[in-house]
Amino acid sequence: MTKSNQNINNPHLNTMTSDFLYHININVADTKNPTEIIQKFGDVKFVCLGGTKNRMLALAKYLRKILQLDETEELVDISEAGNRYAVFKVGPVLCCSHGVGMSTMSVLLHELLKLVHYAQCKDPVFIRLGTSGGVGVNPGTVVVSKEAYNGYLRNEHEIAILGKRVVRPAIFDEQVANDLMKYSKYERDYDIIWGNTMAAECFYEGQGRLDGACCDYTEAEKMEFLKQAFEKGVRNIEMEATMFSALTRHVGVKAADVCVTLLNRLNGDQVHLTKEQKEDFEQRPFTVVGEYIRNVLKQEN
Ligand code: R2B
Ligand code: URA
Repeated sequence: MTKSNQNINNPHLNTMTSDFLYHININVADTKNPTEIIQKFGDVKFVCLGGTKNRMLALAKYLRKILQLDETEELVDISEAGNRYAVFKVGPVLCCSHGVGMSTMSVLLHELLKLVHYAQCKDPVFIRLGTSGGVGVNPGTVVVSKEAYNGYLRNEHEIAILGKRVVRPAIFDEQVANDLMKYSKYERDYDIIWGNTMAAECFYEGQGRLDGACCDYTEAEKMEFLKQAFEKGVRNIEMEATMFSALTRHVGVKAADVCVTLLNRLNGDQVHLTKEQKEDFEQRPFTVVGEYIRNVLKQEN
């Protein structure tokens, strides 16, 4: 029997005998007795999320190596037939691609939260490993998010539900963020900081860029906005943090956001990185999160 209310907050699910997780193409044939799902996914402790399939495949390979798991087996995309998102499983970790922005990520997140619920995973931790624009920090800095701010610079996530404005707090789990910082004390040539993260609905106007297809504000207005964000503790801007923190918190699941900054938005808007720099930058959240997972698992064993 599935335990009610674990990793989930929906009484209607109790009335469903089966549940097809359509976008990740996983069928929970018998929700009251999901033995197959428990067998396949019951050991999952960490759900890692990132924008693209290739990055999540690279993460899966990296984690397999540092966690000393079997590296001979081919990594298969469990959700390939869903044709939307990629999901790889390496030991107790799922590595999933979420696309760009809150609406795409929220579809995946609802289905993954239901998956860990049906699989009876014990206290799973969800972590996004992403890219972002820095605010007043050097490019290449890794930001572990404390609180998320929306495009109005409010520390909340707003969503229209049944024609009504529903507002939820957008705060990441403090303990997980603390542990991520604690285990990041290895030798490195870049900064890892704890900061707030703004999540915009749009890469261009929503992030105050001057280089979109349209722009109805001045450079001075843009700089004033970024200054206000900085004063609220915002150190990076991306496109998922408010929805991600609010939804996970609403269902009682711990979550963290670990993003590398590709540029300092106080100095410009265009992302100019060589392929090598981009690869180096994208590896940084892998290392931070990898060390965290390795240490948490070591302590459990
Ligand atoms: C960061 O990078 C992507 C946009 O380029 C988006 O997913 C995000 O949050
Ligand atoms: N991703 C974003 O959302 N913004 C940036 O500036 C860089 C990456």
